[in-house]
Amino acid sequence: MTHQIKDLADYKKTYEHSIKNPEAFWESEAESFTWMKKWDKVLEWNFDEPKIEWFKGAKLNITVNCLDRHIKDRGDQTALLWEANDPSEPSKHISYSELLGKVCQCANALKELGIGKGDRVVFYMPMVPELAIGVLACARIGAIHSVVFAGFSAQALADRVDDAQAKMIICSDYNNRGAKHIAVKDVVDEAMDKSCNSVEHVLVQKNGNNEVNWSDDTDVWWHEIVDKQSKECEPEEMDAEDMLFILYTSGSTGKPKGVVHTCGGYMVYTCSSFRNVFQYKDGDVYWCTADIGWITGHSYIVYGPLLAGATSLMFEGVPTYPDAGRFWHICEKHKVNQFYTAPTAIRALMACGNNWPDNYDLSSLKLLGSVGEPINEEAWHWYDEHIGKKNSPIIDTWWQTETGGIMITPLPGITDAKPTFASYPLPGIQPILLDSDGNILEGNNVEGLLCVNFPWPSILRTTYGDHARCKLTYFSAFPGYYFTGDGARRDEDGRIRVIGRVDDVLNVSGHRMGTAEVENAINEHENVIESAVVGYPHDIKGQGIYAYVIINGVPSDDIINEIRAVVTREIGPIAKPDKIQVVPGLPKTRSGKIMRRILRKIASNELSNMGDVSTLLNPEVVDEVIAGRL
Ligand code: 6R9
Repeated sequence: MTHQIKDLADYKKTYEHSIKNPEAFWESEAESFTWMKKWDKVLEWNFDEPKIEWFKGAKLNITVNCLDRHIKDRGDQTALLWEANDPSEPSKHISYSELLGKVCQCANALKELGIGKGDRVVFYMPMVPELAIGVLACARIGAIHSVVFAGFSAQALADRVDDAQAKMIICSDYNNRGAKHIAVKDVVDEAMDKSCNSVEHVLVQKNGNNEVNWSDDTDVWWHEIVDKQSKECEPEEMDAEDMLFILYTSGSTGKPKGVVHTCGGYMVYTCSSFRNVFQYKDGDVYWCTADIGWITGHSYIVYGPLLAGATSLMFEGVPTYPDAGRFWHICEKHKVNQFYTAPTAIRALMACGNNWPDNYDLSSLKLLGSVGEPINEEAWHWYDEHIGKKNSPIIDTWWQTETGGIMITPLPGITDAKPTFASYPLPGIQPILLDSDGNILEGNNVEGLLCVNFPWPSILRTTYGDHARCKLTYFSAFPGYYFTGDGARRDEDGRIRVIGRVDDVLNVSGHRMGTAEVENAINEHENVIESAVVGYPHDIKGQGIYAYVIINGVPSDDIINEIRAVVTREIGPIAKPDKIQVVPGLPKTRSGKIMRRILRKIASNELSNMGDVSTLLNPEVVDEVIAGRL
């Protein structure tokens, strides 16, 4: 197993070694995994192209490390502990041995359906065990998985399938989310009707009792083809730098991009970070509430925990069903030791009152994690007092889809935890702050742009099908550094606090969204001439979406509702604007660029300090926009 940091002295020593001698450090972290062939070289890199290769020449299969490797010592231990949406439905305990068998069965079925090494498979599923099984089955045979969050629309799904040129979609027939019973397969059918010409088969997991439309040409039931397969499947030999998965995420430009992670480095980093950050000990029950449709679910529900031989809890439902005590009920029921969730969930549950957590025995909890967006002070203290009873350290983990794993975080019981601070970098991570001219801000008590100046094993390698975009987005703003897109502050003791995005990316309930992406969707409405989208502070979601639209014709409630429907159709309900203001014009610079800075201030009700608007092309519009503020 990778090294598990014991105490503060160990952290300091390990960190220093990892920075002075990164190759020796990562080589020793990689040693304990099962490799079919060891590497010729630990690291080769440049951030110019960029080209980053870890464990060059090594051969492996990540599922051997997630599963086969554990059979001898913990074959009967629960690997996945699944809790259904409906609390009366029994939980499922899938042991490491059982999981290996199921993954192999699915892998064999994929092969029978013509899937092989390098083929892309898109998942569009709720949080059922088959999602984790299917993802691992792809990795078993060297197929590249791309999980699309099941809340995205048919259009968004089709866009991702087309970009990845996926050969197969794996979905469920229904999604049970709270009281809702959503026909997932219908969304896939709609996507297939739009485009998805690369798709040969749709593999459908049965999760409901109602009928679904069926196309004999493409559709195959999971239970009909998977269950009859052999429980053994030889793992495909993968190069350390072969692609493991693509995960689409939003940036500041219109189209989501496919972030690519590769097998070897991602494996080493997710295991190492999981063991250090969560201080997982044998017998613990670990629960991350994220959806596998996001990077957090990939790295810290599936890969990290399984690589570390942990028991990982997977929950199908939502925090407030059947009531606002559900999370705490699950913690009590399964004696959860490590609990990892998002600030938006904490704020929503905080708003439901203290009785809910007070009703349950939460004494098994040893640490509380937070991820996805900055956690505000009030939520931090509520989490600390009412969930952790001031007895469980809070780890505020900062990282990104692109980083593959947690980068900056307090270590529970090892480094101190200061509210709202992600604090210190993990071993091997070298964060720096730059000013807008690219000068490094040395010392403490400084604020700037968060960059990283040396590669770590799970850094993204490219954006699928468009390497130039990867270079432009992450490696061009400040040549020689990886640019995160976040602004951050370093306090007097060197702790880092991540403040938020400095680009046109919104973070709504922990979901990343490009303003351009939402604008493109709004502009699909026939009456919309132009639109501008900004974020504004929102009590529960962190950020809400405020859209300014110029409309052709007479504004009406119908048009506003239709615009919301268009966004839901194009992206999904998570991108629906909270506020839509019809405006006569948008403030623009003389070169025609929308001045979002002004629109953000108006949306946030910061009207006292609008700055100089006299240089605008149309300064008169500012007062009109203010007058119509929602
Ligand atoms: C893991 C994940 C990444 C963006 C990131 C930043 C924000 C995530 C945070 C945080 C402050 C934290 N973010 N964790 N901001 N404190 N602890 O969320 O990945 O969906 O790619 O989002 O989320 O702005 O740049 P992803």
